[in-house]
Amino acid sequence: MSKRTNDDPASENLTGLAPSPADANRSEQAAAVLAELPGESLTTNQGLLISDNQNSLRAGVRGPTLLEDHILREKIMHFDHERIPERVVHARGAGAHGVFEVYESMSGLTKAGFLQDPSLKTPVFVRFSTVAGSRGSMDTARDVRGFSVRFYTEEGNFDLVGNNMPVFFIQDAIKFPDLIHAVKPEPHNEIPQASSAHDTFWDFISMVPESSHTVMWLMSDRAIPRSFAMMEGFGVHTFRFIDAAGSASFVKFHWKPVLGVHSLVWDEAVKLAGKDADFHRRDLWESIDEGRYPEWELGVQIVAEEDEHMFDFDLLDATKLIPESLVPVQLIGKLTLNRNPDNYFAETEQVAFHPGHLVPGIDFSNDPLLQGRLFSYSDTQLSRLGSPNFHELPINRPIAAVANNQRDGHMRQAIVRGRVSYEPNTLGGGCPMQRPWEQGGFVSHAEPMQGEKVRVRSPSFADHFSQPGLFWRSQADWEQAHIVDAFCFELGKVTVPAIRERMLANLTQVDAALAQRVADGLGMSVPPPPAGAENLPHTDKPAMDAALSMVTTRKGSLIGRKVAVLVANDVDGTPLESLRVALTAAGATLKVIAPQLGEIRSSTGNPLKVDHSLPTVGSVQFDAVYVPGGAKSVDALCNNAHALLFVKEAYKHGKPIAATDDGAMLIDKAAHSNGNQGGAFQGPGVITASGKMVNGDFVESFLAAIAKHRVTERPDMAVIVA
Ligand code: HDD
Repeated sequence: MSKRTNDDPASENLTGLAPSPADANRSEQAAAVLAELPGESLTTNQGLLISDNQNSLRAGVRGPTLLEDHILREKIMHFDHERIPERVVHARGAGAHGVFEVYESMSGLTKAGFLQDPSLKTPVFVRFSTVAGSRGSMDTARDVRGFSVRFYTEEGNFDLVGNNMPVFFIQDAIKFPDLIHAVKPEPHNEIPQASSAHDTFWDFISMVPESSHTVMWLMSDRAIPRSFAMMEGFGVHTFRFIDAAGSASFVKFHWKPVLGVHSLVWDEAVKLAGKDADFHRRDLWESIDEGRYPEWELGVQIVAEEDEHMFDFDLLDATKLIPESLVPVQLIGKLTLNRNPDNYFAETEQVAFHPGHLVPGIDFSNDPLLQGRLFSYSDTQLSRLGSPNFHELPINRPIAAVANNQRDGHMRQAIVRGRVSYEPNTLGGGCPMQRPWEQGGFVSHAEPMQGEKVRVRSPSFADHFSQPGLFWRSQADWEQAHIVDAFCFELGKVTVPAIRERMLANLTQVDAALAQRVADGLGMSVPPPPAGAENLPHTDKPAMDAALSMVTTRKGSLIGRKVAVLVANDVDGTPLESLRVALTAAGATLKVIAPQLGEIRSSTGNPLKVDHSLPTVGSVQFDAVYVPGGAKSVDALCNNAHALLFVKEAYKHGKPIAATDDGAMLIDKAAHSNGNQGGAFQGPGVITASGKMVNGDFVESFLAAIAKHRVTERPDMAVIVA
């Protein structure tokens, strides 16, 4: 690779670093580094070949270990320092590489290079995360999900560091440490892990009514996604697009999942925490590994600068969204995740996102939450990654050339030649030179500014309850029921009655029926509204917004869906194989689950490979269940508590359940094992066929039910004991 010298002011890359391996088509150098590690021979970090990695050096075979053992000391020293501080928030995450392609040139709105040419594939790295839990916490905690996207553009890295909810808890960054201290485990006993269901969180929230909107999202099933590939993403803040002529418009960014927005139910989330704490991370990894690449469309809501004040809320207020019924989302491109990281630590852990990583054509608004973030992100990397040179880590390197006079610091990688490290200079030919806007330089939008230096919240930020009300009214009955249940669970864990009371008082301002239902669940009466509430601005318009409900989401795809088939020896293998063909063709996977691992006898004559044994999995890890016939097989399952529980839980969670021939007996037995509730499992999504073989109608009905995600209403599903 050519390196720049003082004699060569026009050469490209001052840093001497290899290009980032983030490029989907790896550079030769990065590939070489990967190939070297691990190599054929075992060495120390200095390249010394090691002859014995089993025994330390000692004085006599039973004698003391010698301080001289430099090989032992290097190995243990490195191990002792393997951990770095986890992120102060968003510690638990999973990442993947991919590409972004714009559908058509956006030059009318922005000069951002990666949004001009539909034939351009911009490499990306994405990290999904939960906020409150530690690195080892469970994936399915009730929490906001981080949705960070890095675009490695030819004009530098652009990071869209968003969440899966379009609004945030607070309006001003100065409150962020308070919010996070409140939600994290309580400092005296470090309890609870990865949960907002405790006193300090709700104490804070009950005193900060601006959090009401995000709290409604947090109590909804959006906080327990089915998978990363089935959740939306949002830039949250209002940003600006700037075109080549320097004209600005406001923009909100959205990520719309191609598979639609689908969630778990709370009972599943709780059980998954034990059955598979890596549920989301595993799903992402397997989807990419098996070629079912997760996809999202990038959407934008555009508001002309002159329309800034046309709404009942302030565009600069991160606790507000722009209802899609007021400003539709235009879909402008597609993100595809198509490569798993090679190394979790080097990539997913060391990636350092920053909302201030911008490219020309995209700029900030004056949202005070966004402005405060701009300090926090690079600052946190100094303690997390240990050096201002974190941009030199392979995952953080831009594909654009880096050339400046910043030098030295811990762990500097680049070897920059020459004696010039200042500007202006003549000795380096004046390089590196500034570039004006017309030549691709970043120029901040020249927004006219006037005002006094004050610590004041704008009165236009004062309406805290209209949009939470809009969210509530826009939910289907079952979504509202889940929100009520979530409030009852979370506030039910609060030990101080006054906190519960303050929260209920706030909820009266969101919706009277919501407050009453939560009060009923808590065994309390509804308190009077909070003091001064009548003076807050409020609107009931729009009455509702369809995009806020998951009912209207995209449905119909089976990609990524997992179907469990419950079997034992002497199962009817033929219908199972026909179903496998249909499901696989539709992008779903089928897993054979039996009382034990290994192989079982099947009527086809071929042994059937078992994917999981019943004690090691639960229906919560699957989207649907199928029980083939075969008298002995069904009899064995009817006498297996795991199999009965599997079917009961699937019914309780609204999942499609199918059976052929005497497989239906397991469904009946599961229903009857529900004790005094008695009745049969029936209603939508319970599909049985009397014949031994699966016919077209059966397969079609089963696949259609899976594509709908789950049924929300079934007779008696709420009283299933499972
Ligand atoms: Fe933040 C990480 C998203 C407000 C301070 N934030 C972090 C991550 C996401 C967000 C997705 C994880 C990045 C990764 O995967 O590495 N944060 C948001 C959103 C916010 C927001 C959508 C509001 C709209 N954050 C926010 C504020 C502050 C921070 C107001 C501080 C003033 N956030 C941080 C941080 C983190 C972080 C402490 C921890 C690790 C990191 O930055 O790199 O600096």
